[in-house]
Amino acid sequence: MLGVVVAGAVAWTRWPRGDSAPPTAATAYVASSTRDVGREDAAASAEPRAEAGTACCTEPPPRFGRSEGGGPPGMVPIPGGEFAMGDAAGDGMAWERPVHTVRVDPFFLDAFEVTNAQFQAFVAATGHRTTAEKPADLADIMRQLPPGTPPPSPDKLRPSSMVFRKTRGPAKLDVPGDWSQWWEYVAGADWRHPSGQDDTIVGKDYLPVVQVSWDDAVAYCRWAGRRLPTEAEWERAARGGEARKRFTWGDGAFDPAKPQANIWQGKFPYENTAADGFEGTAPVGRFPPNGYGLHDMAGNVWEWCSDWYRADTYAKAAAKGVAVDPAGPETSLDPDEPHAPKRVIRGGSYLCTTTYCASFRPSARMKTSPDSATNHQGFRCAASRTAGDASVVVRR
Ligand SMILES: [Ca+2]
Ligand SMILES: [Cu+2]
Repeated sequence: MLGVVVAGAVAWTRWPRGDSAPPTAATAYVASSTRDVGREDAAASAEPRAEAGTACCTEPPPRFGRSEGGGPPGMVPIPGGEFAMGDAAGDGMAWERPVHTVRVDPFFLDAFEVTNAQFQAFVAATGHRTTAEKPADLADIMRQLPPGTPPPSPDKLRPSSMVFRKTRGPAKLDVPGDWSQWWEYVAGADWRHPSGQDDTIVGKDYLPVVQVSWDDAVAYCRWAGRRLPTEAEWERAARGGEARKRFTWGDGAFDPAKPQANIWQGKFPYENTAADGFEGTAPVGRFPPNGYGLHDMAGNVWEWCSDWYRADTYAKAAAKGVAVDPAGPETSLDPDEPHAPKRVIRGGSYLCTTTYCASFRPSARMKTSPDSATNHQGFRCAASRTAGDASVVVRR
């Protein structure tokens, strides 16, 4: 991933440099037009392994859509209070530190990632057209690229989105910005066709929706009378009441024999043994809930938060003492790609391994531009305990 690479300055300890997370759409327009690095074809990549049979994706998981703790349907109450936000283990990325004290009000959070069927209902009701389904705007793209970058060829402006492809063999994981080895910009990839034109979501109601931009996620949550969680709320919720733990399930290592989450087993990005049962997305709720009853806060798909991304958000928050319901910085700055404003994404995906990226840790934070969509990125919604979320204005 281009956006994640930092020249020097980062004290890497346990997790290697780099990430399976995607580039922004704007960088994709340029880079994907120039590369042929030998990816596997669409059929071999990123398909849920258990898709045959109705048990996979047409039956809801237990608790799906239930009201809990007096909340709206499908949501669980997250207690307010103070918590230590950030990488207490000291083995994450530099921008996950310093650990600082954050206080949040109680709120509700979707117990599950938003599913294909839920997003379908939203589209049917509103006629919403997702970012990936629209032609790209050349001016928008050029604004997000360093001055002097040559414009992409016109065919790159067709509705397209980013799709993960396994490489045929080992990739150079230590080459900064070389995400294009495993990300391909595919015409016709969108939420109904997650890995490209020939893909389908028919019969996959309970897979998490993917190929949704930040704008699409915000529109869905508004329609549902909800909103995106802030980054602080997301981490508070992901920790499930366990203070300063390395994972959403505590400090124990990931166990492929008793998998705690849908991540990648094997050698990224070319060998996925799918020991956890899923090569691509898993139906929501297939893995044990965390302490608050939330499923898939680790792995499966990345989840959008409402905040703008800055690498120095935590340093600034820590300097102020206790941060109360922080909503993120006023503007975004990613030192790696200063021209591209970015939103925070959380939770990691089925592409995260324990040896590369490891972004399924609750302190892990990544970033991508709000117009970017990929086949490993989705979202879930939050709601305040006080009414009126439908009119909550997300800072833009
Ligand atoms: Ca997996
Ligand atoms: Cu990852």
